[in-house]
Amino acid sequence: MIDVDTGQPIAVRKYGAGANDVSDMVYAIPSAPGVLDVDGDGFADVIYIGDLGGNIWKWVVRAAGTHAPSSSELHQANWSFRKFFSDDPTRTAGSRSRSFFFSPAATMVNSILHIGIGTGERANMNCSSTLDGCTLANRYYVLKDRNVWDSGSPSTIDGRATGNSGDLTDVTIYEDDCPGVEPKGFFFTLATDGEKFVTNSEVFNAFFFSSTFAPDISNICDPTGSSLLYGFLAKCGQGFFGPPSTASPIAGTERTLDIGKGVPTDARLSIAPGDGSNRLIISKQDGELINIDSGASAADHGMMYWREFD
Ligand SMILES: [Ca+2]
Repeated sequence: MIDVDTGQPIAVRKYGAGANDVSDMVYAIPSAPGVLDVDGDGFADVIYIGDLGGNIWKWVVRAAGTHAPSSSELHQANWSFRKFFSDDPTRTAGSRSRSFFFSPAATMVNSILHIGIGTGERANMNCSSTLDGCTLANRYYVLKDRNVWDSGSPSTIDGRATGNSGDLTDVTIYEDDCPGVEPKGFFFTLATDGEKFVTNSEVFNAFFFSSTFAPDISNICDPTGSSLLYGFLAKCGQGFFGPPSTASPIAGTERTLDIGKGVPTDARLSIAPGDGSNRLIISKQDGELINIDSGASAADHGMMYWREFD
């Protein structure tokens, strides 16, 4: 964290073996951080950022820090910093899979902070099980943080499924419904070999939106690929698209919308009063613009989107 007036560091957390270094922060961190003002007072409170090893780090910066810290005070002792999430705590350190290349999106549902983030080797779009060893299917994770200020001794969320020693519910099959017991946190797994999340996430009206790219390397001299836009309920992963679900009418029956060939950009929201005037806009590699109705806002969905606090 840098002082904008002086350019001097205010706070630093780094890998190393010294005092106040972080010994297990061994992966590169290419994304921008997700910086949240959770209590809405205009000041940042908590920061989440993913790394290339499937970990998410959390920094609670709400308490008063040390003013003009010396080099030995730069870790800012009042600001809790820890590994918040690991997609698989049993994986050998140094091996790489389910990388986070984008910052997380966040929303409040029923007063619980929901954090959404997808995985994928963005730096190697053609990576798949037959090229460059991307054998592990990518996922989208929704993590519910019930202890935003990290009181007590919080543990790292284990990203494996509850049936596999982890903490999360696998909702992959719950495309048109929510599980009977609302998940404490969940993931769904991508179906296509080499498919990866390649955009930031947008969040609106308690739905997350993000897009994937799946390579077609059948002609390796001229690789192509196609894109899917994913939209789903923050609380359980039920799909946004298709007709309203008969099992769970709060959302639809499909999690994906085919947006054709090429690599998509980040989805952009355009919000206006009236039915049908909230639009989600995505531009494609070939210049085509995708423009879809992102749904009317509904009070029972909770917070519309994070920037309404501004
Ligand atoms: Ca705040």
